[in-house]
Amino acid sequence: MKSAVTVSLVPEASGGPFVFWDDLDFAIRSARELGFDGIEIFPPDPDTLRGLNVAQRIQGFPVAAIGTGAGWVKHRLLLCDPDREQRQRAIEFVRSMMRIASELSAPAIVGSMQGRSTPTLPKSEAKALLRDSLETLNEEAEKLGQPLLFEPLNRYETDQANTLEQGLELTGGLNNLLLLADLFHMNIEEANVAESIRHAGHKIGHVHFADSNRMAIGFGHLEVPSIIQSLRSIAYAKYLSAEVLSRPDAMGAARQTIESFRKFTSST
Ligand code: LER
Ligand code: MN
Repeated sequence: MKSAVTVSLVPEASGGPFVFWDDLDFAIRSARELGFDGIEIFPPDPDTLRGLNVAQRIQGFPVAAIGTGAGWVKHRLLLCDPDREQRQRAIEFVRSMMRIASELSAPAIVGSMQGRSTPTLPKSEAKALLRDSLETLNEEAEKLGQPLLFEPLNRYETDQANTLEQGLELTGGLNNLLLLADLFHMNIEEANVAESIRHAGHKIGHVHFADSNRMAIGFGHLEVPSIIQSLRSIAYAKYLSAEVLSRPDAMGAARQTIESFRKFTSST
């Protein structure tokens, strides 16, 4: 298993679960110095990401994943938008992110952009619209040869998919989609986190490594050893990426994460 840490380049996401903020070079340098295996980037939009010349800045340091949540947080785009043109814009936003991510050998993530039902959009319709968008993006992922990560979120953020099982159901038959297992959301929604991971098996393509209170692992009460054991049992070899609050501060959260990563992955 590999370690990663997050950096947000989206001021509108302020207060959100990201370790480093605003300064990509500082985040890369710190991640390297602390011994992380990669970095997960949350950019404001594809043009800004392209303009950052990440490949040049990163100098061979791996990009673990690229988040697309700014499509919702900043641009109000949703993959289940009942307005055809808005939904198309949402698809194009994710598609462009996927292309740039694939140039960096990284997958893109669909989390917040899955949207949810509203008083005027029934749950079944929201789900059908999302599924339709994901089918289009599945084709893009196939062309790029880089999976797209779909992330179930807790009930306060979505009613599309709250558990890994619901994620599997929603993405069924879309072979280029893998699931993102966010331990914070899972701690709220799953009956048994370790068992759900075992059940989803090889369909898990990324993990958000967060404790029960969305702080760095070790700062909350998540039962980590059984989760690591279950990841081992499915031969999970990808990232455990710290999508956690920057508390007590960025370096404090990053240090706690890498120490926990080493402790739990070497001893369990
Ligand atoms: C995104 O990765 C996520 O976990 C959501 O809760 C949005 O913050
Ligand atoms: Mn997450």
